[in-house]
Amino acid sequence: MSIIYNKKIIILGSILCLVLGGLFFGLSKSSQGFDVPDIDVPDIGDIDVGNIDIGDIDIGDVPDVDVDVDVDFDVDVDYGGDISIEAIMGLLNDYYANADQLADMQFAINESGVGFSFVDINGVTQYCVNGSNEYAMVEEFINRNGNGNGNGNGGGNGGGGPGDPPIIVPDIPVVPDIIIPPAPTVDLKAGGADSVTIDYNASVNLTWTSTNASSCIASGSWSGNKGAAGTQSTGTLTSSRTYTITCMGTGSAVDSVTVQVNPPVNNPPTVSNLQVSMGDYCSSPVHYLSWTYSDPEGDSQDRFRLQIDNNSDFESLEIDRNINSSANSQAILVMDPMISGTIGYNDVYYWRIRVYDDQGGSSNWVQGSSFSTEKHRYPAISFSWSPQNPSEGEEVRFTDQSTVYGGASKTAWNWIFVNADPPTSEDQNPVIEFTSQGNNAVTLSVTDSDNYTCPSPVTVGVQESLPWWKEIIPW
Ligand SMILES: [Ca+2]
Ligand SMILES: [Ca+2]
Ligand SMILES: [Ca+2]
Repeated sequence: MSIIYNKKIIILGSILCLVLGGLFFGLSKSSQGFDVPDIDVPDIGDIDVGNIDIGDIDIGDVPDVDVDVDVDFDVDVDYGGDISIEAIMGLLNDYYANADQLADMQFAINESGVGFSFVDINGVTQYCVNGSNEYAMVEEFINRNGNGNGNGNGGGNGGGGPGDPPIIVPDIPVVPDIIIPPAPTVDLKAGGADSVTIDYNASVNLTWTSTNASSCIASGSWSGNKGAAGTQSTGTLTSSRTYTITCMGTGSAVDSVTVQVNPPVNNPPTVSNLQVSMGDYCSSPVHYLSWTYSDPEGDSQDRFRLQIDNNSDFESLEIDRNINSSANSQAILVMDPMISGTIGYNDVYYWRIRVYDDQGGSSNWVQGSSFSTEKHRYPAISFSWSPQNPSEGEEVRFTDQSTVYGGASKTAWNWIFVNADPPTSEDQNPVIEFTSQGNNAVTLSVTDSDNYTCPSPVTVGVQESLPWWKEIIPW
């Protein structure tokens, strides 16, 4: 039978069967009585498994630990990529290949694509290994391997060299130390402290630092993504706030800080520019008191307190007004006789004012200039005339009925007649004629001996002129 071996097949067969044969040899030689020649096991060279660094293992103070290591791995033997046989380590342990393993080897041989499915031993085509003829197989292959390369295609491939390529066991990758990063930390402070109280409408800087964190997120009274460290102002605050920050790394860390805000500080209002003016004693005897209110915060005037006393010590008040109002002036009525809430004639009055804002703040008392009331009431003007409904051109008699007060006497009269003859008079009780019909104004001013003068305008209706009568002597 002609059997064509090529180098690849020889190599395959050599390795496969040397492995198997080497393992089987010790057993089969003696048990089966074969004379087994020396077996030349190829040098597979150093096996570099690289560095395996698993770092320090601190298992603390514990009882003895019995560690079983069960290593199970496959080794690919690759001959230039042409043929690949997966050696099954179980084969080495068992010394014998079971049927599945043989099938795997056969399959690998078949898959090599070289058409070599069987090993020819002693002229009989056999399976590579099948029980009783392991030795024959091994011998055959050793024989063939011994001169196989030279005999076969080794020379043809140029250079030849050793029949068996080295078995290359790949480096076992270095297992780096397993470093578990520590958990992150974060510290958030306000104004450099873990708690802070600030004034109303003030602000404070939030500062955070972290370790082992890649990013942070704000929550609570602020929001948004933050860096692993930073500073940010709260902006002006009018109420307390709580700021929280969560920083992420291997796990997360949270810190919060509360910023307390004091109640607003209220600055009191001020009152100034106190002024007094006298009203018209003829129509209504009053004195006007006024002031200017102002407040640092712009608070409005909530109320005021006005005190008037004819004694400078303000201990026997004539007026004490406590009024919820933003008004900035008051009219003080002068009466004779005085009643409650008024002041009297012929006296000197002292006054002071205090204002309050709507935040509970108040000014100090501020005193205005004192003022004097007139000696007595002004003249009360009154007059009559006759006839009551005069005609144009008819004589009309006006009679002064005015009243003066305080013991004063009337000292002057000033009449003004519209559409009349005469148009004016300084008599107390003048007689005039109206020169046109209709409503004609008459004004009397009376001055008393204290030189107080009040006018009083009146309208007098004037009729058409009377018909002219001529007395006829009866006949
Ligand atoms: Ca903190
Ligand atoms: Ca205020
Ligand atoms: Ca008094």
